[in-house]
Amino acid sequence: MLIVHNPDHALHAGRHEMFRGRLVPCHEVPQRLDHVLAELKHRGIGPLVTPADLPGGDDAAFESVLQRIHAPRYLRFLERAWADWVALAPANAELDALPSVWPVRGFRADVEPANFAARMGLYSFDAGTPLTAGSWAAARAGAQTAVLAARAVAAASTRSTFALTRPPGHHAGADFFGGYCFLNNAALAAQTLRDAGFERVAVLDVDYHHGNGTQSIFEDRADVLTVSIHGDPRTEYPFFLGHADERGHGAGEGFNLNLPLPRGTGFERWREALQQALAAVRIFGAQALVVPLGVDTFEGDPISGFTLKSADYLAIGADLATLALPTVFTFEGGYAVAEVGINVANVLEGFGG
Ligand code: OKP
Ligand code: ZN
Repeated sequence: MLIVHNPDHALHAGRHEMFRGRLVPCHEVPQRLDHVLAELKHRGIGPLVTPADLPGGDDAAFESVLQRIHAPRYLRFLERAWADWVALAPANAELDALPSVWPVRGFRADVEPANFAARMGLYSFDAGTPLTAGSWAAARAGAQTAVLAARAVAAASTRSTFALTRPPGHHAGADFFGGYCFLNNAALAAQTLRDAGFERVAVLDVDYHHGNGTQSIFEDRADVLTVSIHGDPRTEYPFFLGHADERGHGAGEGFNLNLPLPRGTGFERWREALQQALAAVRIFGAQALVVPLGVDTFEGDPISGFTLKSADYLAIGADLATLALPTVFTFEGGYAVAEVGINVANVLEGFGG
């Protein structure tokens, strides 16, 4: 399996996230990716390349897919956000920027405020996603890894690829960050596959948390099926989306499937949901697949509530391979830092080529 990894990922290294009235150390740390890369090397899974090793990357087609998946004004904001933050006070250079005010129901989103804190709130949905000096550079290079991974699959130079990047992407919407995510790598990969001629693309999100960003990006479209297996949003993050009755809107009605499971769910029940998800992908007639791959379903994950064991990830990979589709994996969650590498490598090994 071709692995495209983001060598600039560590440019995004948040200090703190807001949790229960305190700023606590970030769970989404650079070491997560380092462990995955080390484990892949150790097992000889590869080839391992970076965007610089592949043609394209920063070309007009990349810019085009970025501008179609994300709102241009959101991209402009992200690109300049760190400079704006430091311009408020030179001492800000030593701090992460976090939002603290949000336009909820009845407020206006059409007028972009001049105030920096207000713009942070307009373009985000939580206070757990610090914006740092290198966030934009890391996220943008990550988006390139996802697009190039999808292009490699479309060119049939490989049946499957893994876009190994962080920050993750599946919580990021067209015009908002949150859930440690800034740019939606899985959505960018799916759109790249569509642009390459695959008429129906399925996204099957196996991260512990609902893929709210991906769902919202594609909810009115019939050409991209979004499926997510996740902790029930009644009790689990991101709380405000991910219920079973969300089926898509307009032309997209019937092209979103949510499979929420209660906290405490083990592999047997989780695997039944996976079979249901795979059946939906088959009925849809997908020609290509994107798998936002989070391994925070692991029993040892510090912020999640399922009880999957390391060996279960081999079975997940094998089950996904039964679809026999060109497949792009994107790296999402998983915070039991030492085991993240083993669990991700198990999925890829179980999947095979
Ligand atoms: C991102 B991904 C934990 C609070 C939860 C947000 C979780 C984001 C998960 N103290 N904070 O889907 O793994
Ligand atoms: Zn997650």
